[in-house]
Amino acid sequence: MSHKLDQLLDELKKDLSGVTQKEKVLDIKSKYLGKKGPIADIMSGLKNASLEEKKEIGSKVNIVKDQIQDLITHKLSEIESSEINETLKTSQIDITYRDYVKQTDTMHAGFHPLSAIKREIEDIFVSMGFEVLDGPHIEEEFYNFDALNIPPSHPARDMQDTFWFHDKDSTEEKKRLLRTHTSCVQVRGMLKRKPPFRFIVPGKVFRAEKIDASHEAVFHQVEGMLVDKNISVANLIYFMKVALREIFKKDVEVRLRPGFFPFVEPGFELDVKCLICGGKGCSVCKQSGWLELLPCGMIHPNVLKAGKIDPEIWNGFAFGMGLDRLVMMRFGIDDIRNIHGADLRFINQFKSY
Ligand code: FA5
Repeated sequence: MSHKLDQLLDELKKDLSGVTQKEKVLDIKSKYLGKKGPIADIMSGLKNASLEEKKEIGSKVNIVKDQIQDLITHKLSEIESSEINETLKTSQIDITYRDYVKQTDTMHAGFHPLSAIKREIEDIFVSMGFEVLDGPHIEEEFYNFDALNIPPSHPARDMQDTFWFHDKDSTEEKKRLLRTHTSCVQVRGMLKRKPPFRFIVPGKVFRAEKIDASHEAVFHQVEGMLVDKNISVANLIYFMKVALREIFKKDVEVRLRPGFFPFVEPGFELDVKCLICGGKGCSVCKQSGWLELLPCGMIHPNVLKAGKIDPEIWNGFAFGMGLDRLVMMRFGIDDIRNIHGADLRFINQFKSY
């Protein structure tokens, strides 16, 4: 049997040599591995064999089957590479030639709705004098919690279900996690600047949360921070209202509720009247008619101190928009999972943005 199988491999190698078309390779594949091929023949011949024989021959046949498959795959990739090399030699694409994009409808490129809104928000805030900062996704406990007035035993840590890293480098003083909010860039940003300043931080955040129509485990926020002299809640509300009007291209109904975040005092929850149901109640706003979108408040003096800024001279406000929810409101998307689903039928609806 071993001899027969070796012969089979030799024949296959002969058959494959000199073949330059994928179709031909696929024909050869079905000749050897197809239902009427030699491998299937051997297997069906085992019907009446003893259990021992079945085991022994079966395992040999499986090894040869894998070898045949490997030879076929190798040949196919060889042909594919030579086809690519041939194309590269003979054709040149002018990527600056715009008519390529017009040829078919599906060839139009566009921004993902999240990227489109993120870019719009960046433009809006840059036009109001804000810088755009970035920060690491893998963050130190210090920046994500301690520096924001949330020491280890603080109950506010339970508000955000955290993905911790248990890596061997992290000591008790320097534990790492996937950042649960963009607020961790507040102190990083403060330590690198002298007031007055203002910046936003758009980016991905991570929480071990149960996923539903308005909650994801990986979602996006836009943090904002302004530090200057004599800043008041009125300034905060003004900036938030202007930003929301620009984002939604119309005045939207908002309400301000007291909100608790250890890094701001006073803290607020700014809700937007649900634009999916017009305030009647739906699965996105959990039948309340309002969607929690933009927590904010006046920066706590302890946070300014962590950023080496004197709270006796400077003060300011901070906010943290939920970017995915903003996209949902702006485009009337009734399930956050669609935004992250990578379904082209969904994404293509936003091609013009
Ligand atoms: C925070 O993350 C605070 N860091 C925000 C903040 C910044 C407050 C500065 C004060 C000053 P919160 O956990 O509420 O807060 O999240 C902020 C926003 O992110 C929410 O209003 C919501 O729009 C969005 N969000 C929260 N959890 C999720 C989730 N699981 N899926 C999608 N969006 C979410």
